[in-house]
Amino acid sequence: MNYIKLGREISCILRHNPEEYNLKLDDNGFIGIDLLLDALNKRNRYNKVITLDNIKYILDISEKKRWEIVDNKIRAYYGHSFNNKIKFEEKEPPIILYHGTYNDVLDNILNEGLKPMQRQYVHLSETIEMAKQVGKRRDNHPVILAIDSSKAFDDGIKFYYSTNGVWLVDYMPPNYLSVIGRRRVRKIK
Ligand code: HQG
Repeated sequence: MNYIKLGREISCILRHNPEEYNLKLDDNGFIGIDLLLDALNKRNRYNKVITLDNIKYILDISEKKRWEIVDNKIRAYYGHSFNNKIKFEEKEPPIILYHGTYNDVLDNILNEGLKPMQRQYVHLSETIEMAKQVGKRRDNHPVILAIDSSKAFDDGIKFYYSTNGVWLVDYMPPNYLSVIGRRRVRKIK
């Protein structure tokens, strides 16, 4: 059983393209697990019938808990990209949050702030270590930005808590950002 492939397929459905599987998520991003399993099994990509236990097993073994199961429904905790923006609960953030990114986009970010780009929200991390892991997806020596979340919150910026130390915002203006992990010396043009 290829659990990595199955996990990616489920995340893809819950975050990006439920309609490709004829699924409709509710306003909070949930779908009935039975419907999800039916849709997966219709494609028959794993030479076996996928069950709820398979989904629970992926959640158990994954360091990142990417999905939430409530009653008989499941949703992705974060990472959504489709148009209908998922509603999350607003919450007061820790005083500092972090964002790991890559050197090539640093100037843009410092000029125009953190934008959600292809996703519905900007993703922020509770620890520098987490931010490093996020940034390392694209850069071996990622840039770590510290976000003055306490000030941003006081100024009225809304924060939403996702899970496992992931926080979401609609946009983070540049005046709340500072660079704390610039490792690579920039080339002088
Ligand atoms: C950058 C993964 C240019 C931003 C991760 C980031 C995370 C800008 C990229 C979660 C910009 C978007 C999300 C601007 C932001 N100009 N670039 N103004 N503002 N960016 O993947 O935060 O493993 O959509 O810095 O671990 O990297 O999939 O967001 O580099 O938790 O569960 O635009 O996805 O989780 O990239 O990652 P992404 P992210 P999973």
